[in-house]
Amino acid sequence: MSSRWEEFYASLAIPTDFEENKNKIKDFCEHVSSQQKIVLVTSGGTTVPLEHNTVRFVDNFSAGTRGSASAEYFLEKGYVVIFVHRLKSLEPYVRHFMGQKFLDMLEIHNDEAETSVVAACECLAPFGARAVLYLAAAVSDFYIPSSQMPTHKMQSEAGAPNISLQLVPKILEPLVNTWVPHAYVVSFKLETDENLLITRARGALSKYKHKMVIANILHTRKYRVVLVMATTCSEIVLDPEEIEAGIEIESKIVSELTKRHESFIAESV
Ligand code: 9Z3
Repeated sequence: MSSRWEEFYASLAIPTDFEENKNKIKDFCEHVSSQQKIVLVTSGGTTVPLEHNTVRFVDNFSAGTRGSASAEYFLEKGYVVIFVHRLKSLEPYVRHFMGQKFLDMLEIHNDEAETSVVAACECLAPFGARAVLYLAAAVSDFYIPSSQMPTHKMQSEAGAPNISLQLVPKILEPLVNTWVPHAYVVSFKLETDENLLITRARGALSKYKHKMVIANILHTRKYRVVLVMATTCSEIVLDPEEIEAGIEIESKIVSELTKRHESFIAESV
């Protein structure tokens, strides 16, 4: 019996550049020594089209700051970084030099960020415990199945549209259990209600059994996160002096995470 995510992917057309992108990521990974630590960072928002010829879409707020800043700190720690983001969200280093696009020469352009994750996972599996997946992108929970989406722009003359969104199956399930079972997988949990934050993060951890959920609240995400693990929970908070000094919370997150990843590698040998 096929699971929800298998049915979901089977219902999607394979992006025309999927094979090309997969091969580029494969070529890149073949040049990385198996002793290297490597991280896949997903970053930025996701859009959900409302029409096949898309005029309108459902979007979310994420600017890609978390992912792009974290990618920089992973590089500083000596990691090889694969950075998956949607077009027009922040890229590593660009925020220091607004208006420039340094990665244009290097990047693989693809609107289908989730399919890039699938391709990249295949290439990361051989790195085993040395691979980290750092899933900071704000992934849409809802979508309109292709078969239910109008081809053309919705017309106001037809009255108020009745839009029925379906749940997207969580990519975390196959990712943790099937695609990269030995990797150090870190997901993010975003909430707006503090009362739900830790419960929801714990829920994700016990459901998918990965290594860490980084929980954050929309309005305080730049100053406070909680690292939720199987048996422990630790908070990272920037104090006013650190904020004033321009210290970014991502530097502390990556520093803490890479220490824990080091221990994980040691335990895995
Ligand atoms: C996050 O919680 C990220 O920290 C932010 C970063 C999106 C808040 P910005 O890009 O914001 O710096 O503006 N990401 C949420 C990841 C997510 O959607 N997680 C899914 C969920 O919560 C599970 S994979 O269900």
